[in-house]
Amino acid sequence: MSISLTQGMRTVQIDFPPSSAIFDSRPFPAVVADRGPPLSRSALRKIFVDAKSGELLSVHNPHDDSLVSDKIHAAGPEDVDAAVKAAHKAFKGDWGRKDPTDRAKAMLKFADLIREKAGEIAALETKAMGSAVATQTMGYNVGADLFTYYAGLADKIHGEAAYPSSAGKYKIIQREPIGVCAGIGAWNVSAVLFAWKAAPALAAGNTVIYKPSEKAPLGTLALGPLIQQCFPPGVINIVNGAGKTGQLLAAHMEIRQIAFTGSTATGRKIQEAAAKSNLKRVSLELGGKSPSLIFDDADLELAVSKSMEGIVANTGQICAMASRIFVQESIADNFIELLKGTFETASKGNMIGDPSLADTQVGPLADKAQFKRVMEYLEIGKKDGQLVTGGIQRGTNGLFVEPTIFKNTPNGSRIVQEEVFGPVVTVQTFKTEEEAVQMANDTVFGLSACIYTKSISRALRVTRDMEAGTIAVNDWYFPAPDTPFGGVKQSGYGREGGLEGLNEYLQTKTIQIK
Ligand code: TXE
Repeated sequence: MSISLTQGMRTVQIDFPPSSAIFDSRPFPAVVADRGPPLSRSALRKIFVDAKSGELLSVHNPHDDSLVSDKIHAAGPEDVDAAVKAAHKAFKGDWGRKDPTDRAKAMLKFADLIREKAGEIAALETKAMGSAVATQTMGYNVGADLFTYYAGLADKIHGEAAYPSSAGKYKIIQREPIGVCAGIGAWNVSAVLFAWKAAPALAAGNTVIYKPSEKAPLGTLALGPLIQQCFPPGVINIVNGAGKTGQLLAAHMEIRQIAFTGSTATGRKIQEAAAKSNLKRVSLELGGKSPSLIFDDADLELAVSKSMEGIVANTGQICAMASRIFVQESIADNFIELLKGTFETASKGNMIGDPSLADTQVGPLADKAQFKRVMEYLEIGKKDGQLVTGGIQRGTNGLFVEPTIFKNTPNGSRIVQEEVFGPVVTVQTFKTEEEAVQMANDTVFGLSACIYTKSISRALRVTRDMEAGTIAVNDWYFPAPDTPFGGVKQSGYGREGGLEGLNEYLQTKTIQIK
């Protein structure tokens, strides 16, 4: 399914089951039409359009396996070409040459509209991929904050000038937009992944084509009417589809930049497609296996509660989750006992359950494939290590997994080395600071790390030696709009958020005047 906001180009329509509580039987999302400024059917038709590919995808609710929709259109080559044409026209026309203050105004209006509708749109994410509605509402609010943050930078993109020089030339260094930029997102926090890419791209004066994950396309699609209220046609184009559609974007000759969040395997394919096509710029955020180092001088209660938060939030489906804990030997038994207690208390309470309820914090896993994957890792953990708690499906309805702790897992085990993307953590012990750092760095990933200690000098020493793009001291890492987020090693490259995030969408031009 695709949405285009361009007059000349239409791609897809949404078709939801008539039984849906949110949508009526018309082929368009009534919720947006009913609650937003009144949009006629013909106005909606200008936003949601059929895919020429004729290909349809399905989404099931992982809480009860009910069908959410089996008529989600997937964009094919013709649809992607049309989106690129629309984005190119907008770049060369109105948007690309707009006064930066006007770009900022459009982005600020969009941010406000997202905030207004955050809960409503979040409910669509919950239906599609089971994440708690409270988590996804926060995601849409963070998405809105990213648009606000980057709107503030739109009119602060400055260059440099140099004169006189030895050659007697006046020199100007300009920073300019790149052109049509594409984004491909995963399903875990759709709003943040979309905003991390679209907001800096737009602030810099580029136009955007974005593909949400086929597992959670509905929330991003529901932004369509809001986009139409804020931006000229073609500035933001949403194309829907699975890997095939993503590959079309990665290989497209007219797309100048692509930003991706997803698995390492797919990141490689995107880089390869970019290299084989037009050498478009690539930035990759490929998840991780982030370590948490807990030293014997740490505030143990804090380390336990933050570790728990970082492992179960969004059902463990967060790229920066601290899924490998290393705890100093002298406090290990005590720490593991406390963590086990916290996990079991959470499991017995109301924290985990129906993700559509406002109080629920942890829902089911995203879909059957993710559930199967996590269950396989649980078996690996039981074989290679020692189960402390969890390790099984939770109940018999819905794709729930009990929050799980393994201990005594060898560093070479797949449960320690590979991203599980579920509420599962391994705990290993260390004797010295050097050993802790060495074990923590023994991974192909390097997205994030956490350090728990009361010693500021140890915190500084260890952060210097950690191979990670982001580090939290006495907390688990949660990205903020105003700071760069991204990884080292096979967690990818490029940064999203902060000033560095804006730089991804600018290119430099040097002008010499004699
Ligand atoms: O990811 P994929 P999946 C990890 C996590 C998870 C695993 C698989 O471990 O269990 O990846 O998740 C699009 N060219 N992460 O299958 O396949 C696809 O349509 C272009 C970590 O969802 O990487 C979707 O939009 N695009 C991660 C997006 O890529 C392609 C978050 C992600 O899909 C494509 C999510 C192709 N050839 C999963 N194939 C993180 N960084 O946090 C697929 N896509």
